[in-house]
Amino acid sequence: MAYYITTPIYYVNAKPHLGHAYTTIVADSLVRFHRLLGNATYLVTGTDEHGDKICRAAKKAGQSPLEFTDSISAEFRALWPKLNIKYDRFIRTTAPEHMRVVQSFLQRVYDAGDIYFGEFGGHYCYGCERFYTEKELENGLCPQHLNTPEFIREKNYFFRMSKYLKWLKEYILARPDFIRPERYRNEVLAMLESGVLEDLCISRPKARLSWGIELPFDTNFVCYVWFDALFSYLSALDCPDGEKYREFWPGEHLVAKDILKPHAVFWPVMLKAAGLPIYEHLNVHGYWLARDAKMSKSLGNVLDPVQLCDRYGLDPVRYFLLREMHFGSDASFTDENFITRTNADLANDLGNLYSRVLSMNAKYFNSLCPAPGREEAEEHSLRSLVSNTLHNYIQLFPKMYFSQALESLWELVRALNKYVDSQAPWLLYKEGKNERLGTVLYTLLEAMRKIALCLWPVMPDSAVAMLEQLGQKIPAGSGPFPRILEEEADSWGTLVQGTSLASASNLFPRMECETPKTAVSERISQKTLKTDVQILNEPVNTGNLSFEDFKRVEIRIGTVALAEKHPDADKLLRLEIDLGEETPRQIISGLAEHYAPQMLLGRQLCVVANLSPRKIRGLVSHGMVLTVPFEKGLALLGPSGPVPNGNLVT
Ligand code: ME8
Repeated sequence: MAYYITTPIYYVNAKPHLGHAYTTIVADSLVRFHRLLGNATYLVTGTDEHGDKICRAAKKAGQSPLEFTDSISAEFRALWPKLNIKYDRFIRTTAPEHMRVVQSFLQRVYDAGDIYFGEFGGHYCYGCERFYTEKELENGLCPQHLNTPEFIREKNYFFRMSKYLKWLKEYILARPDFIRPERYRNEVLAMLESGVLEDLCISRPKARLSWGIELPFDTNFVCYVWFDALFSYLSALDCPDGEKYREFWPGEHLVAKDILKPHAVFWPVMLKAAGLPIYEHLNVHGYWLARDAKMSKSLGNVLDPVQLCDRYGLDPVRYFLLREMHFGSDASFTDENFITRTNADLANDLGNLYSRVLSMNAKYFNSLCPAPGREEAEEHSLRSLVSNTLHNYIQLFPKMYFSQALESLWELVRALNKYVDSQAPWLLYKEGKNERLGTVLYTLLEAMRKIALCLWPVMPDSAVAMLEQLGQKIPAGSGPFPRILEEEADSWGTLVQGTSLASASNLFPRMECETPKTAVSERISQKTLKTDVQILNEPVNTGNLSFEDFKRVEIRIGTVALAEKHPDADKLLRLEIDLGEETPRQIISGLAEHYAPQMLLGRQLCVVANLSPRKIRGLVSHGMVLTVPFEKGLALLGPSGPVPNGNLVT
């Protein structure tokens, strides 16, 4: 199967930012995902270089439009490899091959009678490069740029869009996933519901603007940027005669909600009028907000993707973007969100799984992949979880449910960490149960291999490193792979006994949040904690501690089996910690400001185990987790490698 995906071709009036990076990373991940499904893929991105907006930006920079567009277009082109984005074609609207395609379609639509000459007055926003009707303005302002558009009356060419209203409505109604997610489909249907679709002004008089593609039927005019830019999706395939066009069209588009209307209304109608097949899907995402405001060039609050990758590493950034944003909704980028999410998912859950399993395998099997022995109920249920997770992932990912697909993969990662705790390989080793130990470690390693493959579209370098640690490679070459993911979902046992594996792993180091806590919030948190605590059995104060007394303090190692927010206190977490006793202990701890509950799951901690129980905000705490407060947060104490739960710290 052929899979064609495009990003918007970005305006070159300013440098690329995280919003552009998001769309293009999503496109790259989709292409990589489809390659794992065995599909031939083609990814197009590029730059949109004509129009008023670019002309004005060039003037401001003291350059000619061409000099200016050359330099910014080159910045976009240079950015993508830094983000590990592998595009197949970078299309510029100033390229002669693109201009020829636009002119040939303009002529075709003109000859068919769908372009006419007329006079029109409208409110023109230079930012959007389009006319607005009175009704579309919000309090007289452009709804995108919040500025006052200029009223312009002039003679121009118009595209008979109105003629296609009924056709477009029916086309969208007949295809539930033509525009997705559904909320944007509904938005477009609501636009069309009014029963009016105005004809589109598709020219600009050269007297006002000459930086554009000349109309083939009237050299006094240039083409409206949107009528020019949308055709880049076809010129990038060398439409109408190119081989790529025959192989890949129709494909899918990826855009944010700012350019919903041109893609959902103008573009299908333009294709219809030109007698071409309509695209398959329009995938529309929300905005990345810098804290709470939309990140945009005009608001000047943009985040630089390269700086973020330098600070945090490329793969954690790629992972965060796909995991944090529910495709279609807005999401906020802050350092705190980023660090909390990546510490929890990458350093703790995934990194920890790799590190503990590989180091145990080094110790127990000399870093060679063990042979699995007889499987028991735990392995059967884990194997069916692996298979279900992969099937789920394959369903969700190509439909733009990236966050949900990754969450489902992480349920598996967490289940594997729990399996380590419940099977306690260190005890099996101690008890000399070697066959069982082999089964447990093999099960973990094989599942970890599948997880690495699933993650290749999202974190290509890390996935390659994970596979290498397991003695595996991602199949080489740029062509499609055989249907790897589907086969992995239904098979088991690819990892070969005796394969040499890494003896240690440190994939995703933990990061500390650099945002300083204010003295006030520190004071408030201490005060709240103090008044929250109700001592049940006041311990006797004996003054200075003798060694005998110190020896009475029982500090034990426990694994967090459950972590959740305290129902009544924002700063507290309710933990259940496995101390090797019959049931895990409930411990209430003031960690919520520093750790999301999921960051703690499966983690081994030092616990004061013989403290008198005390009630904290209505819940009894049977012990205390040891922590080290410092200026940037709160560190946790725990063993440097896995040890049996309940072991005493001496
Ligand atoms: O609209 N959050 O170009 P453009 C998420 N040239 N994505 C964002 C974003 C944000 N805050 N800001 C920008 C144009 N984007 C036209 C397109 S296509 C034929 C012509 C991304 O440079 C998102 O993909 O303004 C959005 O649709 C696109 O950049 C707009 O890029």
